[in-house]
Amino acid sequence: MTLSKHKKYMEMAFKEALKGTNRTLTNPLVGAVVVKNGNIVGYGHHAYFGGQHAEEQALIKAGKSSKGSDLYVTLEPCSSYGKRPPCTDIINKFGVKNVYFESYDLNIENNKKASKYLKKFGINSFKIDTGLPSLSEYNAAYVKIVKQKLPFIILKAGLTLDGKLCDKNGCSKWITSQASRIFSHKLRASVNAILIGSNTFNKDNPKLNIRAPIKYKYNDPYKVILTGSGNLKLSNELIKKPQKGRVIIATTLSGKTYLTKRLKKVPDHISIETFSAMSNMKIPIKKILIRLKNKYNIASILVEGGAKVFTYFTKKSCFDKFYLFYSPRFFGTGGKCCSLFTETLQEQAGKPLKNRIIETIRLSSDILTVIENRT
Ligand code: AOF
Ligand code: ZN
Repeated sequence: MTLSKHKKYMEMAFKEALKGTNRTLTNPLVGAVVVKNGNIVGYGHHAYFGGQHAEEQALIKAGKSSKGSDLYVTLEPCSSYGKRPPCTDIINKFGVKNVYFESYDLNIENNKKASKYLKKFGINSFKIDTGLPSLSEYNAAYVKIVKQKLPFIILKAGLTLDGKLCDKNGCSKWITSQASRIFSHKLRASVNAILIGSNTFNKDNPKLNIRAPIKYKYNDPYKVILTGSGNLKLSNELIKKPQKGRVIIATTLSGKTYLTKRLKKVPDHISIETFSAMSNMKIPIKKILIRLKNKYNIASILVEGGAKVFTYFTKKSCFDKFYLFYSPRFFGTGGKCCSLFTETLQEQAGKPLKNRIIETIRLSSDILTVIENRT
């Protein structure tokens, strides 16, 4: 079969894979297509964490037609028992003849093992390269979790061309265009959690919900609020109203005491996570990220500010991508006008770049610049 035919089927499998966006983590996005005599007889994707694997779903759809078929999978099939039985066994049960997969799995339980198992069953398998985006692009959060055991972090800010987050009155709303805001809501729907600092929480009373049409089913992200002191406005929406997507308040022991004393009863939709504070009342960010991953299975986080939080994450080099939505406005300085960062950062003119621009997109009157952290 020619590469272009493989490419056609693998691209379909890839489209299937993307349907699981935000719901599969900490497992990968995977898509599969079953082909028999040149016809697509089954297709499937990994739809949610713990659910059927893409291969199983596609083969069940194909039913008896799977016998003697070609199976296209974006990822090497698993061959070990996890929450699901090994796909290599399922592929055998359905009588598949050839398996084509695009990427090796990084999970050591399965890495480069499928072919050995499939061969035992008399099934041919081929790792092919049809030019799909690499695993680290479309499964970036999965790759980070497997390799570093930490969530994938996206910072996101809407700002002026002179790098200001709010105007002289301290207002940070309505800086960017409607098109940028829709884009941001799509970003929200693609992650497991949205994180903000207490200043943003107190000042903006944000909803942190998704107010844009999203094509795929998604899980409402957790809403994480960082507050060392526990000094949060209790009349704000995220505390007052039950939310789609749980609210997690990450604080110190004294912050929790202060909060609970004022709250009397912690509302059911809120979890309070405590951490020992550093001398400046800050909480070590890595500890928070590890807790969020281990306890809540959070594998991707969108950090929406404000300036102190951006400074903290950037200083610690604790981000993978930075989405900067620039509106062609200038706020200058003075009043309550604030910059993207609150402190001097380490970067200096003339030194090697730490970040790389990986995308620029025109969004109505704005420009979105996506930065990748290379440190
Ligand atoms: C998925 N979906 O479609 C494929 C996966 O605990 P389990 O049984 O769900 O297994 C998770 C592992 O299975 C995952 O880390 C990856 O290595 C492999 N393949 N996983 O969630 C799929 N094909
Ligand atoms: Zn599997």
